[in-house]
Amino acid sequence: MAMRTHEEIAAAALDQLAIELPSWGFANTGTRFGKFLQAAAATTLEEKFADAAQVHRLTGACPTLAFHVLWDLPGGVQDVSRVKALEGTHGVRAGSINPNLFQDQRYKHGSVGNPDPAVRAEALAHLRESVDVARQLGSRDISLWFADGSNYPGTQHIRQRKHWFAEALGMVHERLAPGQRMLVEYKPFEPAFYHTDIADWGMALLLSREAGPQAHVLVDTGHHYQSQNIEQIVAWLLDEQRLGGFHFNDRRYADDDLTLGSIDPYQVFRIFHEIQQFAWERGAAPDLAYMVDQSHNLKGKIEAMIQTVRTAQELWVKAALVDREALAGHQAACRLVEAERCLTDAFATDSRPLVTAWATARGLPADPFVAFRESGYLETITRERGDRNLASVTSYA
Ligand code: RM4
Ligand code: MN
Ligand code: MN
Repeated sequence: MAMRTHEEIAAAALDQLAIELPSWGFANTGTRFGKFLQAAAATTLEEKFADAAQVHRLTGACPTLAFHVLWDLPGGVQDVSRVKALEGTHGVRAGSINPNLFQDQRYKHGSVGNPDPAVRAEALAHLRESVDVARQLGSRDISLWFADGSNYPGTQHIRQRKHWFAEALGMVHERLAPGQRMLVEYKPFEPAFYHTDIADWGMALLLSREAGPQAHVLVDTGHHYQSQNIEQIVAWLLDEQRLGGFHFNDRRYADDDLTLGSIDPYQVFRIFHEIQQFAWERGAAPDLAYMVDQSHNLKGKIEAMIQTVRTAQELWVKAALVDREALAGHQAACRLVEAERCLTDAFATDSRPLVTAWATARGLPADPFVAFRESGYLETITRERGDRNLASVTSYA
């Protein structure tokens, strides 16, 4: 087979990478201590669609938008027609549907893990309605994150809650239509600081297996303890055929929700490498949902989103440049330095011109960040939304 050029490798890799944007990443969010409001932040669903459409227009990589039911479709299935109309107007489709089981007062001691059967039933009803919302929107994935846990030793029955979780997830799975998937996200701590019901990938995997074949694990890159080997988790989940997708963000300490690759780009590269290695060996890319889950309090929301998408593209291309044939040979012969250099050489390659070439060949701006700055969109929305934004704040967990 003829050697492919870097340009060809990059183009083939980028054509495969679609990244879903989170509606909540365009809204005003904050820290536990306060919110610094941005005049240009999106408040309405229409504004979130409009902002996501900008990112898609400039990067060519973001055809779908994820929703949090409570924040975006508070009327549940009643709001589906409104979303469909906006899809048509903005050329962005509905992506994953995120039930919200952490904000209501009744969830103080948990949702499907709550000792009160009435609260568990309400949580289950919301989960089922979220599946219906997804089905009516033609969304494949229901993305589940539970804040459930406890703050002090002895205050909750850990195994009992595990059983309640297994029961609820099984019932959600029953509601799925063929082709739909439920993604189970894990997180070690926050808001619960003693135990979290789905704290790590092993718990998420066990619950997914028990729920059924359409349940998969969602890896949020910010939901691990320090120095945990995330790419190994990814490799194992791929091998188990249970990796559903990602929430992209970066972190230095905990669930910091910083822009992707801002702290540790090599970590993201290593994850991408494992995925592409798997695809190379199988001759087909795994069916994964690549989603952004970030919260930008200080960076401009649309700019931060463009930054993350472009960083993902650059790191995805670097991973595609790993010489897999050579690497396989070095691994088999335990040529350690040569094997490692397959990764470091690819990582050190400047992939920015390759991404730029791909973009311009597809009629996209060479630099989406500069194009955004020049478009005047930010000035327009700042003018239009400024006054209202100072008065109303979108809530955030
Ligand atoms: C959580 C988790 C969820 C996200 C919420 C807002 O930490 O990452 O995916 O939907 O935050
Ligand atoms: Mn997440
Ligand atoms: Mn998170």
